[in-house]
Amino acid sequence: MVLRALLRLIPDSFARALSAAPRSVPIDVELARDQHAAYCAVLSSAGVDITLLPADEQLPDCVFVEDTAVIADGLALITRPGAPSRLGEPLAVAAALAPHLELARLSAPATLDGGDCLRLGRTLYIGRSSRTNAAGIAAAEAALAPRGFRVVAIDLPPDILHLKCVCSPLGGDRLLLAEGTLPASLFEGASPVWIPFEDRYAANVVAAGAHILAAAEYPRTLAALAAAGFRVHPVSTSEVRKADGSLTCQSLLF
Ligand code: CIR
Repeated sequence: MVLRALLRLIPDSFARALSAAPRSVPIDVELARDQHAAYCAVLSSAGVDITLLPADEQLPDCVFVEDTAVIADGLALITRPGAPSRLGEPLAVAAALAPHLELARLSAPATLDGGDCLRLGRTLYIGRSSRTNAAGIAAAEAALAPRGFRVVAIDLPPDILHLKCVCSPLGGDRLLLAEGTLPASLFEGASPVWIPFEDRYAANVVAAGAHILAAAEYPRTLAALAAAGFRVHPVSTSEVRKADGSLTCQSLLF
């Protein structure tokens, strides 16, 4: 059961956060902060103990803490994010996790974004992406194999930023997966909950026990999750989406 979450406040510089395509509509940073506060409130109401790191104006993408660490069985593997402008982000996250977890660190030339890592049971699926390279995957395997984890690499097509952009774990062997993106056969033994291809952005949800934070803008996905037995909390994602972000990327759960 998840007990704690680490999140980071949004700097004014979030207006200049990375995105693969030029933004047609600017980020409303105040609205982004309101949506982030709502996300924190839902986690709190689900009984999660939240640590909120201060924002860093030098790090426009620092709200996306998921990419800075992979946490499993008492270990936090501190990453080297694949985007050069994000390499400074893990420092404060590592310091905040150190009292709670054993730390291990990636070193160059390895790069790995936590958004590429999806855990189901004792298997960690890692997307080989524009952000996560073979050395990053090998380093994750070296850190986690001694703890009894199997690491399975999944090659991602260039239009998928991170593995969890199109699927996310729901707890146990359950996996939320968007049709027409990745084949379910990649995830051996998983029980998929399917959502339509048109809802693929909403395949990224945060599971905290029976509670699920899901993108508010996708009623079919919200209904599919409720039908699967979850307590669904819609959370607005309009502003993080303008920076290619979604829900899991805003927290580290442990
Ligand atoms: C980036 O391009 O790195 C950020 N603007 C978005 C990162 C989103 N992270 C995630 O989905 N795990």
